Amino acid sequence: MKTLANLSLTAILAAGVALPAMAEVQERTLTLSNGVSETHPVADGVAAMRECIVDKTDGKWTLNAFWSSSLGDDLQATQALRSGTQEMVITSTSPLVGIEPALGVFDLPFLFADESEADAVLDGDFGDMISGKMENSGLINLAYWENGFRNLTNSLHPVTKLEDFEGMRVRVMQNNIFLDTFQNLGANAMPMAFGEVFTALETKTIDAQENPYVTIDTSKFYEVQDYLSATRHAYTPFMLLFSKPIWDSYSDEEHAILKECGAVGRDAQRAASRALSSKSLAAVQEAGMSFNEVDPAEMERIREAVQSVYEKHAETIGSDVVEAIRAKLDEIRG
Ligand code: TK8
Repeated sequence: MKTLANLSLTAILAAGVALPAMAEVQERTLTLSNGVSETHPVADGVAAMRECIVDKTDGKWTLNAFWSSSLGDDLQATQALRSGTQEMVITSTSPLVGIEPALGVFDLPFLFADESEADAVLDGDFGDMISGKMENSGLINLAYWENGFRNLTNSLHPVTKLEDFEGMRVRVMQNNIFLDTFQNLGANAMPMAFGEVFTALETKTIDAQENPYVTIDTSKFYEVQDYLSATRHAYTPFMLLFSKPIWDSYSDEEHAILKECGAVGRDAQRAASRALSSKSLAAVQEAGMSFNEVDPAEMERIREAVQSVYEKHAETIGSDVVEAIRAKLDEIRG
């Protein structure tokens, strides 16, 4: 009996040793969703990430991407990740503040001055600290991709001064900091999921929305909006999130592939986003939008009008988080 038991134990051990080696990279189909259209620079990032994944897995993985909120909006898709029914989402951080309040730090108005500051914060220790917090909520952040600097479009009049916001029905993301920012500007801020914005603009349920040039262009907002004003009032990132319950069932080698290819996608996506931005600005004007810069003195008044948002939301975001990003920005700015 004893010998038999020992024998089978040896057999199990042998199998146990052999199994992980064979199973390091399994056949898998990954579902990835996002809210933008297939013409948005996110698609360039997804294509680069897919090529990397196919290469690193010898074609064992298939990456299926779904566009234009077809698998649900940012928040719904993120909840599907948390419950382990979907692998990946590329989402704005802003609608996820109910899941992780610290993400609200990126919604603070006029936080970043330019893309290089955003990259340094997101790809450095501050970005890692925020990513670490996501794990408590069943989410792995593989990388920060670019949504970009946001600008206002509307159907009423050019926005050239603070008073032009008065009473304007502006769609904002489902996020209290954005809500508060636009209320401080005198607008009538209306939270709404991204997938509903085009129709709401078309039916005149709202007058205005704000997004980066590439999104205004690729979502065809120029068809339902007349004025575009360069407000650059916030830089919101995208996160490339992976389901933690699914992640936990993957091997270390598979984790490394996801991390590496998520960063490959990020680099391609940021490059595409930055290359398209000025082209998008020209394209929407060609399509009939009237564009204006805002006078620096008026921008200063707009900045002042929203400053109280920092203090008001510091506690919800986490005072330590707000202080940490301020310190990081001071360090970058020298
Ligand atoms: C797309 C959104 C979009 C965001 C918004 O799902 O909601 O306005 O800027 O890019 O994440």
